[in-house]
Amino acid sequence: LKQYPLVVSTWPFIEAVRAAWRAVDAGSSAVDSVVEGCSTCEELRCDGTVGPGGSPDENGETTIDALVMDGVTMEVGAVAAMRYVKDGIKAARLVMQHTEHTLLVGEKASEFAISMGLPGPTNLSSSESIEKWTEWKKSSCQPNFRKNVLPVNNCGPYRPNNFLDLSDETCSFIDQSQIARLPHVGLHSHDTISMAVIDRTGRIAVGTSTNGATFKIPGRVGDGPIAGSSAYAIDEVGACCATGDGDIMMRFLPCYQVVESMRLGMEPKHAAKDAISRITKKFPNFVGAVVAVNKTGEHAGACHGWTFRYSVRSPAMKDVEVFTVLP
Ligand code: SD4
Repeated sequence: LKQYPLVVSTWPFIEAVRAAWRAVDAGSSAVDSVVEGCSTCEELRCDGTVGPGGSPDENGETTIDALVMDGVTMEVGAVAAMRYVKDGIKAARLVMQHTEHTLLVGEKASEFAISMGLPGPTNLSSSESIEKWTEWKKSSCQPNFRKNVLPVNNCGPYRPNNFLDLSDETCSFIDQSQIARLPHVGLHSHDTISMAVIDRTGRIAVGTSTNGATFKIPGRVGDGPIAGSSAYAIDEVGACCATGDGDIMMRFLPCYQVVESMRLGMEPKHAAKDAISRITKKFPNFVGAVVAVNKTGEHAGACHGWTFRYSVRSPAMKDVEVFTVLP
């Protein structure tokens, strides 16, 4: 029984799902509806982790990772660590629709987006992101996402452990507990919108937009712009959306895994669980979640390390409904 058009999104990003639903219900394509939904989240700066003014990096700068994928043509467009341009998902769609490439990064991604008509250069910092970063700088000089390094002068620049002269007086910060990677220190509860849409004709598309991990090392790119990791779609099978610790997830391509498992006959629930358990076998402290959607519109989530919620709008619903998934 077909249950589409359908919109599914990570987290209770209700307004984003409503926007995508309005578009798809009015006859927009899956790709355009996904872009509509994700850009609504960017405009609303969902949870302070999507769009402009969200999660700053170690230098206090906000950057954007975004992806869009057409599950019919298998075209993908993505931008990573994009600076000075607030419209992540629209930039990703421009890459998909107007280039032969898949992924543009950094300032060059921004230049491309602006050359194609998106507004910019724009300062992506907000008073909230500056305040968050200032507090972090003040309260901690922690290695954060670094491992096997020691901070010099109490607080960066970090140097590999074995290069550091521990008799160096300037190095007063050698507490071993501080030098391990602090897991998920930069991961908040709702960091990424990843959305799947099945349109009226049964075409499927997915999209993702995020600022990535808070206080990341500048230059870090998460799973957001990686097809198969944060999202994936193949129209004859279904789609998947993911959120969580992208540094780990991009090693497993959980969304590719989910879609391929469904292709081999697994139900969405089992495909989602299986993709998460492949990660947790190797990384028991992993925090993340996936939502699987098959081509008829059945959906299910799986998560680890947190309680996950995702949002759905289908013809059977009066408004967006939020589903809770326990680890
Ligand atoms: C990242 N996956 O950049 C994103 C963050 C996220 O919920 O989804 N957090 O790693």
